[in-house]
Amino acid sequence: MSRALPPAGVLAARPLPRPLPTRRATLLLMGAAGAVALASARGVQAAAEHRVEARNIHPEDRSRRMIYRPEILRIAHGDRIRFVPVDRGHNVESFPDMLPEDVEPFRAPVNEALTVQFAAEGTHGYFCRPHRGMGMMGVVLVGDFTRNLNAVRAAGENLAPRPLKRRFDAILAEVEALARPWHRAKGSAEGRAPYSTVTQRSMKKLSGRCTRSMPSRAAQTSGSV
Ligand SMILES: [Cu+2]
Repeated sequence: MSRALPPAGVLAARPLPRPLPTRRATLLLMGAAGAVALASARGVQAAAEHRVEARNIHPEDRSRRMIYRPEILRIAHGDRIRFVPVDRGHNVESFPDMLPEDVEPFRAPVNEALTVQFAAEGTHGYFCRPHRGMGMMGVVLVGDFTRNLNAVRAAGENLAPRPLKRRFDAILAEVEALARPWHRAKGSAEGRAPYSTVTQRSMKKLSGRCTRSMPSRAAQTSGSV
């Protein structure tokens, strides 16, 4: 497993945990995994460009309508994403309260592609204006995406209408599952405290069932977004 141990400089730069064993999570991670592996091999953060498609129908699961693909995309700090409306009638714009602190919101006109560079670590939520009511949304996880997870969860609590809330809850459950390895990595050979002590404490709570309020410093600092 010597390949799993990047040079010290990369450890300091908050390495991503190993991919999750679940099939869907692994699929979601595939896009970013190559870039991350490459960056680790070089010992630098090489920026990569990824692609998120806005579609009327999921090509592998035709029961799913009005979706971004992938819905959850994990990337390295500094990477770019090209949001592409494959079908007509879609756009992409950030949820104003689902961004890390001090991050500029982004928005594309309907039927126009947009490239966004993600310079801030954290969870970034976005949606399609015309299909918001059908739950068309997604998230981008950048580096240590747990940083503003409390704020994102809080922002999602009052989402409406119901299809949007349902989609958000499903996405959040997957994001929280992805966050668990951060906690498990603590104290292991390759996981040298990838996030602050405060966040680690809140991640312990995350590992249990979903809690509604998470009073931690992380929540307070990111709650003002
Ligand atoms: Cu749409």
